[in-house]
Amino acid sequence: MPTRRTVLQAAIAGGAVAAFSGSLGGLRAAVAAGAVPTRKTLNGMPLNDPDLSAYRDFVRIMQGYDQSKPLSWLGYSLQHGNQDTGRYKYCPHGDWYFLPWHREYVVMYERAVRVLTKTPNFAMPYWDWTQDRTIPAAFTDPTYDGKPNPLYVSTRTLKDPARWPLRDSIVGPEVIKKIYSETDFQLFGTSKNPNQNDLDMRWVVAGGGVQGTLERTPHNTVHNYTGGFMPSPGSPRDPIFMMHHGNIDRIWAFWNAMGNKNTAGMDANTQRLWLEMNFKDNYLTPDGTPYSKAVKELQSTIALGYTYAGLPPASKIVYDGERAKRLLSFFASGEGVRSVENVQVLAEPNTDAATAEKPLVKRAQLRKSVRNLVMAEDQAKRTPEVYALIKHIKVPASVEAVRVFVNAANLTAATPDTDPHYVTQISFLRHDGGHGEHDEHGEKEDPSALVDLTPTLRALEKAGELKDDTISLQIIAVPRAGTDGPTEVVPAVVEIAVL
Ligand SMILES: [Cu+2]
Repeated sequence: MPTRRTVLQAAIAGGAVAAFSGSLGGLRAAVAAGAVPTRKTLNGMPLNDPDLSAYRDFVRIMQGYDQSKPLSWLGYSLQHGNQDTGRYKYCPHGDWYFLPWHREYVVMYERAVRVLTKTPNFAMPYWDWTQDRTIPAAFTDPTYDGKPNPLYVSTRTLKDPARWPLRDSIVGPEVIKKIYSETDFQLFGTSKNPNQNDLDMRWVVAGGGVQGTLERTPHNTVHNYTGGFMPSPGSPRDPIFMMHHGNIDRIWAFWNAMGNKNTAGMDANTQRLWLEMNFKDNYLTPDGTPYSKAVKELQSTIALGYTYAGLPPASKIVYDGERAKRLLSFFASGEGVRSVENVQVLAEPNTDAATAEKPLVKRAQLRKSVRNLVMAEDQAKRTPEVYALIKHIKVPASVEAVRVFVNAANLTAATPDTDPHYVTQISFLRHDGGHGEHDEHGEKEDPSALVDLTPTLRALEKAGELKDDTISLQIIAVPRAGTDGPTEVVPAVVEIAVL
């Protein structure tokens, strides 16, 4: 069995995989013995916790280096994107590389902390915003121990009482339950760009997938609400970035620990397009040298030299391949979907806009027979669900989200998320370039999102509020805090499907 020392050395050397190839049993034993560093929650963590102290020291060290060098606080962040040019560099958003890419990005910082602060068993803390709804004090106190606190960023916007503490509609139990109820990776962690057919690296940054709840709601919204660097390509310049992405990564690890398989339902070619994608030279070693990681190397946190406390034991997950297949083909074309009903309510090309003042409203018929099927809520067999697929949404930089409702009367920007007609919030990171924007490494597609209308419709039915067979989907824009540009949000196409 490996000793604690060899495990830690392996982790520093660039992932425990090399040291333990073919010996995963030994690795498990090492974890059981507490040998792989365990990432801990910031919730209740003392300010002088060794991990928190090492991270604080690390940020100070990195900020003290020549910022024009790769090994510096700015240099590391530029692998993600550039605040000043408004361009993203390597980081994917809006496609199926989002989770694995950011996993290694946090590992790259974690490894650098271990080396630069000489704390070989350091594990990156994380901010569990499902529990702790405000940014932990370690990051918001301007000073620490009588000196300026390197974890503090003065430009954050944490005062708005409509946003802080984070509301249940963003990170609450229902949202998290929805995230964990998905059994297909692409529905859980954002889907493949339907046009991707090779391993060219431009697909990594292309977006073009459909964002599930995890990316579009807690992930994007926490970036936006934090303000300062966080909504922009330069987001890793805020030290809270690693805490936020640590929690996103923990949710992925938790989902896997439950028994969900990343490649369930993927045919051989789809698996190849995901697992074999190499993020070439996307990352920097603790001496500032570029290195690469492929998605297949990013499947297990243990192999990368860390784990999380409190992961659940594997339970028997029933993979819903039928549902996944239906949804993924719906994403790809909208046609040929074996659905109960599928209506394109906003046909491409579209110029109808949602603004902050006036919602975009689209109606669809839900025939009585179909509606009865949806409302049956049969626990024994899966009943049809109602989805809205909002595709290729053109979003100006001065808009940070849209809020989705069904059948709300007199909907305005002030209608609260506690209104029974409220469905969800789809948030957007800041993209200054607009449509067809060229980032440093290729063109980015406008974001798309899937919204499950079923729970809201069932609640309205129970309350006797679904008077006729028409459902009206309403989308209203949320201006980006601190900006006052145009608020016209234009989805290229909106479909409502009963699947
Ligand atoms: Cu992020």
